[in-house]
Amino acid sequence: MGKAAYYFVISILARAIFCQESSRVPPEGGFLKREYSLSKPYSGNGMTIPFWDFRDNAMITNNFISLTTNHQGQLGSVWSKIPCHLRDWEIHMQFKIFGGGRTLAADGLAIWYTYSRLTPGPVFGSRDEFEGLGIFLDTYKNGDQPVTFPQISAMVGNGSTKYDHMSDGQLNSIGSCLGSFRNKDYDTTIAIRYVRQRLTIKVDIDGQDTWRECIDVPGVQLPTGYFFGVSAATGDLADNHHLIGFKFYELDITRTAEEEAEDWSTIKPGVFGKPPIDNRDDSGTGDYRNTSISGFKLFLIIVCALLGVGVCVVVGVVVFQKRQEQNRKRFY
Ligand code: MAN
Ligand code: CA
Repeated sequence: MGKAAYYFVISILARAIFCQESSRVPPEGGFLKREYSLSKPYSGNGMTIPFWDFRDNAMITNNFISLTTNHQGQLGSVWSKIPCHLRDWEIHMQFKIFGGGRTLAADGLAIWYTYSRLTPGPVFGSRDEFEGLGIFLDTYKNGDQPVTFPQISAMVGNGSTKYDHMSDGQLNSIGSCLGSFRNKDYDTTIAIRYVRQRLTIKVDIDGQDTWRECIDVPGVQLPTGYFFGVSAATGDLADNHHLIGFKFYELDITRTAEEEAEDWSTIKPGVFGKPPIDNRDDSGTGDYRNTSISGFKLFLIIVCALLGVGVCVVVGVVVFQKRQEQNRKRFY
């Protein structure tokens, strides 16, 4: 069987066994909100996008929004115009990051949910000391970690903490994972889910149409009323950063009347409870630790599960027969 066919069969099996959601379908209970979404065609006239602003090197075309081209020293961003007053949501963002450099490319793309908007700066083209959430698709390792980039990481800023560009956000990261998403000829998508203050980031970057988990952090405090944005930058090294689609889903979450009445517009952004969860495999393979199940691992799990069931059945039968025998002996 060819490698592609093998992966296809494994991915269908995995989806059936683990009840995995396809990355192409909307999240369960999700309502697409036009005012926070971006999809083709982005604009009627090429000059404006309904509900969104863009600036610097960002450019709209029929099939993508280019945040930077493969040139040095660029930055570009798009920002939603309307603040978001919804408490639970999920975003599916399709992107394409590519360029001539096989591994030497920079700097990456950031997805924002922040108090301020449209302010260019040094963090993937956007301002530092941001207030809110930043998710970074970092293609260039500025630090000296013993791993192979690209890296996906997240940070919650309080308005005064700086993003440490020279160590790729390690100091204030609330979670990260490695995954190769550059130069793919299939769709690459990231899902950002925020429900009951739990932030879950998943990616579909292997062309298998399934999500795999990257970051999962509870206790993430984000107020309502912030703006969504996507920005990208190049430095001495460059890359094309294309935004293809940004689908925003409002999630229908049941709450008590009390919870419903809480004012979420005034809370300060921060993270409580758990220490950062690190999904990185520091052996330098650029792969995930634990969170992804490779085809071979999945095969082993299925074999082990079947063996386990078999052993239980055999032990059960033996024990049953022994008991029957003892009962019979007691009679005679
Ligand atoms: C330069 C600087 C860095 C950037 C790299 C890669 O060294 O602009 O900030 O990360 O180029 O582009
Ligand atoms: Ca970096």
